[in-house]
Amino acid sequence: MTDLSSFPITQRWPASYPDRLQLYAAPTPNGVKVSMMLEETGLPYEPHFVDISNNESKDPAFVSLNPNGRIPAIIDPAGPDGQPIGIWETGAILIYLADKTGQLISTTPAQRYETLAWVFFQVSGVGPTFGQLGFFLRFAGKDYEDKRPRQRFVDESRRLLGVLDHRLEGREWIVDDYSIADIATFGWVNALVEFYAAGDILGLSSYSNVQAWLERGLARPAVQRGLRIPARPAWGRLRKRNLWSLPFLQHRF
Ligand SMILES: N[C@@H](CCC(=O)N[C@@H](CS)C(=O)NCC(=O)O)C(=O)O
Repeated sequence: MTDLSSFPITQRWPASYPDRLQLYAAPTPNGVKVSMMLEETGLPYEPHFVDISNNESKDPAFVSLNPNGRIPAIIDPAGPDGQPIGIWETGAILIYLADKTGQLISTTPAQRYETLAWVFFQVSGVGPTFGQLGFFLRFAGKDYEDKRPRQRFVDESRRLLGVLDHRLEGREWIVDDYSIADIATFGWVNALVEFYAAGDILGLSSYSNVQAWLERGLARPAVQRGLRIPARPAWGRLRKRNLWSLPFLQHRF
């Protein structure tokens, strides 16, 4: 059995199956990238729910794995040279898992770098911009009198959707076959609708290629499962409350 005791996070979130890949996350737009990826690859893994509404990602045990104090992060007990490895930042995790399994990224160099470009487009542009948009539309930022910051993120979100829509013209997926570029981006585009109700303000229906792509993605069983992993404990109880009153939906994306 693999010994993960050199990772302090395993004291706080113990591994029942230390031979499996350990996922520390929550079902947020960044968290689900990794659970969707793991579900696609079929790698055995053990998910641990990290309650970001209670600042658990700032817990020293979590920060020992991810110095940035944000979910998700993983430990692969069977890393390079058979040694356990911890990885954080979704771009790095997706690339690692794609390389490890030989899935969801092309081995052809030109296509591989094209895929990486779209992954970086997501982590550097789409994620931060949509996250800020959510803050100004749904959370504390919606009460700000000065609407210029909000407009800035509306405009930039529209621009990014336009780039994606143009790319998807005549294509099923962002780069030829379904890849980590799609996985990286689904959770965030889905959040525009599901969490931020931003469809109208962004004119989402006019990005028809993005809409069709999102529907294709949501039809994948691995995406459907991944969107709910790690399960929130007591999710049944939470559903009975007004979702927007929950602290984890206030500003944490
Ligand atoms: N660039 C990071 C972003 C991770 C991130 O922002 N995660 C959010 C959840 S979607 C989080 O942990 N928020 C908790 C907090 O800000 O305290 C990545 O791609 O992994």
